[in-house]
Amino acid sequence: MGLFLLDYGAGNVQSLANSLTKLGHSFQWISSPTDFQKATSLIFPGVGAFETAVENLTKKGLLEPLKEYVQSGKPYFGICIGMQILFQASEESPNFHGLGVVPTTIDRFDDSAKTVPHMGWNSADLVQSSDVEPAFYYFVHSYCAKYCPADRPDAASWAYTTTQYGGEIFISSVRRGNVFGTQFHPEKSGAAGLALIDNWLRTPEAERSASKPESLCSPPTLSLKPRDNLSKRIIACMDVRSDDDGNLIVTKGDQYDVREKVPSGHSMRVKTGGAVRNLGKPVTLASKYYAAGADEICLLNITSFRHSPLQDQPMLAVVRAAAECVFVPLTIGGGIKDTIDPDKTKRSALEVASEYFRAGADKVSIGSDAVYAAEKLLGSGQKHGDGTSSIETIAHTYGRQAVVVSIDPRRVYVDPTTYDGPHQDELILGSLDSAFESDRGRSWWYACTVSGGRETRSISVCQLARAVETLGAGEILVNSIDRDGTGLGFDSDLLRLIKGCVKVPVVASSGAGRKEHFLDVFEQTGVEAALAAGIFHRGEVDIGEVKECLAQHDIKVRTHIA
Ligand code: 1PR
Repeated sequence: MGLFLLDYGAGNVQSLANSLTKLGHSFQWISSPTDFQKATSLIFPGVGAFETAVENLTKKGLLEPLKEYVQSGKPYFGICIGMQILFQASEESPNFHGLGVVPTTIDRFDDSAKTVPHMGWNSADLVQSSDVEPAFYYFVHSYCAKYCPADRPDAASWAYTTTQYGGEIFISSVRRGNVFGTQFHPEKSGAAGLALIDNWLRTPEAERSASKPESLCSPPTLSLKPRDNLSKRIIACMDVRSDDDGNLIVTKGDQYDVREKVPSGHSMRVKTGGAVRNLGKPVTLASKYYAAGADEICLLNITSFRHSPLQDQPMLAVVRAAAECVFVPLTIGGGIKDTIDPDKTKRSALEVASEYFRAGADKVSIGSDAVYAAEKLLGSGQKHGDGTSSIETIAHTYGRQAVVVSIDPRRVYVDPTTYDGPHQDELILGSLDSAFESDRGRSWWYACTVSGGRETRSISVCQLARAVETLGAGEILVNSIDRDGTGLGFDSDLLRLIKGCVKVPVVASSGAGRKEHFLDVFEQTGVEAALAAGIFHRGEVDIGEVKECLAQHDIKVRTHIA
């Protein structure tokens, strides 16, 4: 008897498990249909695609018992897909039915004028008491239950909170009788999310069970204050690799060169080739940045191109340990590709990603493999992929919001008067009075690279961005080899270019040297998030200072972190 968690084998359920452990709640997993009878509280942390959830639950014989459990009146808490499954169906997977408890459908966000998925921290406004200061939670979804009290009053009467995103108001949580469901991820929403889970669990089970009909929700208030509070995200990134003694450390490069500079012979010149720069331990830093208010944490295994068998993958242990102390989204990159273990076992990119999700990652970031997949798509002349790439297989199983593509572009300088190559429409003409010496009067396009910048390909950043969006990437992380570690500021030309060709969220990376650089990048490019490494590792700027600077300039940020 007690609290049970439902896991249908796809998605990051580890985050919720870690949150419960941190809060001191013990739990068991539903492993067979009969476990539902033992449960006196049930949490279903559904991550991924609606279809995958329904299909897997059906295959495991858990869908009907889940429905019976919800109807039995015992306390139920569904998160994300765990909330959506309460509805009749989803536009995401028209051939699959939900439990039909809430009488309406889940529909796609209108992406004609906004980025989809809706990804990041937004507020959940209580329907019944709009004067309560709303809390910020982490959302990541492309489909939602639209809040339409006039057209769908029955469904609207389930709304406990609503959230606005780009002109659309949707139901961000439902509550009635024994049923509670959140579209957002409380297990990834820092202290506010942990408090919400804890409050639900500490409320006596009798109070969370189905109550009498007269105590169900009253009709919703129609006077909603329209406010879209989606915040710009600040991401702390750790480039992880082994030092020369084999210890996993956080390092930081200058234009991707992570070795200390050493004197060159008898001259005063320096060259690289010293020890790998050591800026700290990955889990210690991750935990520090979480406490400092980072909206997301990113861990990149930067030498995965060499050899990255899944067996004995040390990054898995790092992810597990980081996920135990970080309750905001965790992205893991490096080595997400088909691999072969030392015992010759083949591991698909999907299997590799699954291991990271099980360890506690919320998103995986794909670098080199995304370039190869985009090249294949472009070479095929087809409009869609063949379903076999890492992006497609992982997005199909875990949802596209779990797939980040990390681009490592490098500028290729050309003479615009003679350049007749294929990337004319992406040429940037640097102005003569640019603040950057490297830009003055020069022209360039951005080429993609693989293997951590070691190999430059002929595919451009826009070709890559469009192709990976088609294949199913949910977010694009845009590094810049030219700006990495320079502290000169983000490459706004590059970011504007990519923002202009995709609908998915774009994360700016590389070059942050001052807090004002974050302001510049948000104001000049419209990116959804900005990532930095060096300035945070060296303690030059604190995440709180960055957010304060942004807030002073009316850029929405999540400031209440405790
Ligand atoms: O190709 O799928 O195995 O992924 C490899 C991943 O490792 C890619 O995401 C790639 O960007 C990353 N990577 C590979 N080599 C390096 C390197 O530095 N030698 N790091 C590397 C990429 C870029 C950012 C960095 C920002 C911010 N580093 O992660 O943190 O540039 O730095 P700054 O704020 O100090 O300027 P695959």
